[in-house]
Amino acid sequence: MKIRIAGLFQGWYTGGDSGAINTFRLRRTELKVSGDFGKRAKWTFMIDPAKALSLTNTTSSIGGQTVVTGATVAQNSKVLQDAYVSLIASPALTVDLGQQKIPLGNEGTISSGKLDMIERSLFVTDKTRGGGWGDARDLGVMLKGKLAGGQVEYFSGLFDGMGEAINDVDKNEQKDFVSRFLIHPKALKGLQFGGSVARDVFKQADATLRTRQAVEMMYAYSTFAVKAEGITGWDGPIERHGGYVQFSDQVTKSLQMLFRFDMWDPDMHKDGAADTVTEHDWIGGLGYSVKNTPVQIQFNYIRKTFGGVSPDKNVFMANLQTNF
Ligand SMILES: [Ca+2]
Ligand SMILES: [Ca+2]
Repeated sequence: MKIRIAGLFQGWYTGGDSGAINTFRLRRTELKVSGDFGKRAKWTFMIDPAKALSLTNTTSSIGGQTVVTGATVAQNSKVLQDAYVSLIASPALTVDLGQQKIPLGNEGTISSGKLDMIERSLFVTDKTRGGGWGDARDLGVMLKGKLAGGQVEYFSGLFDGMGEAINDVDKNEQKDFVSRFLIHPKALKGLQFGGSVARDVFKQADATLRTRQAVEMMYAYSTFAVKAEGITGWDGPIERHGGYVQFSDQVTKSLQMLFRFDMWDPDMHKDGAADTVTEHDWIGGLGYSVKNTPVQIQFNYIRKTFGGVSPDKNVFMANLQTNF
């Protein structure tokens, strides 16, 4: 049996105005161990000890006041990230069984060490306003593979949840169907496009039904690249959408310049309040790779706007990362 060890370290500095905290932060210290039992079976195990623990509170109303009656460690804040076994039947079919990322979108599935910008797009990161659509792990079984000489790639799975059951058992009877496909046409080198869907299944359409549909594209030509994603869906009665478009240029071997426009509307049918207004972000980025090392340094300036409902924000982020 072969065993491989890999890791990712990310240290951040963030600062800004309008309430942003100026701080250094240990964002990720991922440690991944994987191995194979020959060509037919592999296993993957990944932890992130830098994860911040959080609590799940239970509350009740006493005399009109909400009081905390109990607290447990939130299972989704535990350090265990990936733990799955892969059974490989052929290039067209691999079965992954265990805890793993659900296959939703490009930035929802790409590893954290390969992001163009320091943070993922708003539809993934704005968890306080209904986001968190992607970069989510859950327990289940996924089929994946490459067809048509590698021109078609698919990922299709059934999970306990869309991320809410990580490190836990299912919280309800329903399972979640999540699938993504990608096309890499041989006729046009540098182009990749595809889509994803996610949906609560084995359940009648009701007041809590969740659905997501996403499209994505990437095109690279010479030193330039354009990348875009859009996503829309429902969380029960609330329809949300978001997406981004990004341009980048590899100026020199080690220096990359990037620009991104990003948006997230947590409620397409309501506006005017902090929890319903659309956020528009303009992001400028620089990426620098230190020659002959896996060390990368990234700088992002982000102008965050909320249609005048909440004050605009200027945020500065720096990331020093290394893989090993
Ligand atoms: Ca479930
Ligand atoms: Ca809105």
